[in-house]
Amino acid sequence: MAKKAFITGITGQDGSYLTEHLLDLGYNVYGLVRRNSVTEHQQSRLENLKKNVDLTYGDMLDQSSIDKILNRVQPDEIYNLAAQSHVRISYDIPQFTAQTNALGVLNLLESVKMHCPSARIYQASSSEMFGNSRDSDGMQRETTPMHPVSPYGCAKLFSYSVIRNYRKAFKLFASNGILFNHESPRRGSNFVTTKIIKNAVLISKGKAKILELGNLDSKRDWGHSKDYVRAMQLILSHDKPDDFVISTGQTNSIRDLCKIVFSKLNLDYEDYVRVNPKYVRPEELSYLCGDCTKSKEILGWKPEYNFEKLIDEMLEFFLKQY
Ligand code: NAP
Ligand code: G4F
Repeated sequence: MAKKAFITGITGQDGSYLTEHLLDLGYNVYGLVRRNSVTEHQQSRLENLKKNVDLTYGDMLDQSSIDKILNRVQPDEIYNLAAQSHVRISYDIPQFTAQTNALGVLNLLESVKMHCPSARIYQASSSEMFGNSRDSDGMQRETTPMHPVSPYGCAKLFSYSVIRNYRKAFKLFASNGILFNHESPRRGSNFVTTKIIKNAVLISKGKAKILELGNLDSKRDWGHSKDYVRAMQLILSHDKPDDFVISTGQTNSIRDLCKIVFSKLNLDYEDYVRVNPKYVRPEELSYLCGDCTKSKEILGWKPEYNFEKLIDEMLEFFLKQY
């Protein structure tokens, strides 16, 4: 019989790629969708998939909606991707961020305990939980201490911890994927990769003049969402619940990204990029570089995309669009 997967955050970047991946593997896919006044726009990433998935209105902040769905669907696997996922915006809406990203996960766990205790749960944990902590070799791994530096990171640390707590206390099959930054043509336009690539293309076409950014010196370990959703399914297919880092092990600065993208368009980024303090964060996470040895050895996962291939795919997408 086909496995049933329930995805929260199904309308997001990862939700849409994960849906495609699970449908390809023969799963029946169910999703939770928030009410939005412009339905068509909100579900645009699912446009070609909608006919194959069962979507239900709900919200991580509305326990009754989660209860009803889990009781009806009785999923084998639950992927909790729903979150207010923008780090800087978590300073603007810290309480909503904490409620959704932290308490929402507790709501989900309580519902699972009540309605489908044998379901396997994947929690979308984040490298933002490490804050500015790293090991002596400069990398972050499963054992690296976590000292988050944003309301987003603090809320994600709560959910990471409560997943581990319920795994032990109530024997739930609950796992954390500690994912480093991952991007794609479906990435929201206010994350730095899309912002740079989209605006560089607009500048190259004479449709924009400058690009305003925040901190150019922070470094990120960027992978592709398609690779990372494969890891999510492998994490829940493992024989026991556990926590896994998913990363590329390659790190680059925002400045590097600007340099590469603009030069691919035969432009010099220094002529167009300006720093606007509006985009600088109250506290910055300055360096991420993940060691995913555990995932490679235990799950047999490895990324197919590198930094260059990721940039090329995103550039090609925006060049076609404009
Ligand atoms: P995304 O594109 O921003 O998608 C977030 C999803 O969560 C959207 O479907 C959004 O619905 C939904 N959502 C937000 N608040 C909700 C609420 N209160 N109730 C129900 N749904 C809600 O994020 P993503 O890049 O796909 O990331 C997926 C998950 O992985 C997130 O939890 C994120 O924090 C985590 N993560 C991401 C990365 C990364 O680099 N992408 C790295 C580590 C961890 P709407 O469409 O209605 O807004
Ligand atoms: O693209 P970003 O907004 O991603 P950030 O903050 O690293 O968070 C993403 O990755 C996390 C995993 O590590 C996820 F958990 C989280 O959900 C999200 O997907 O910013 C990347 C870097 C930061 O250092 C930021 O200060 O880019 C810098 N930056 C510089 N100028 C900018 C800008 N970021 C944004 N969004 N916009 C700018 O104008």
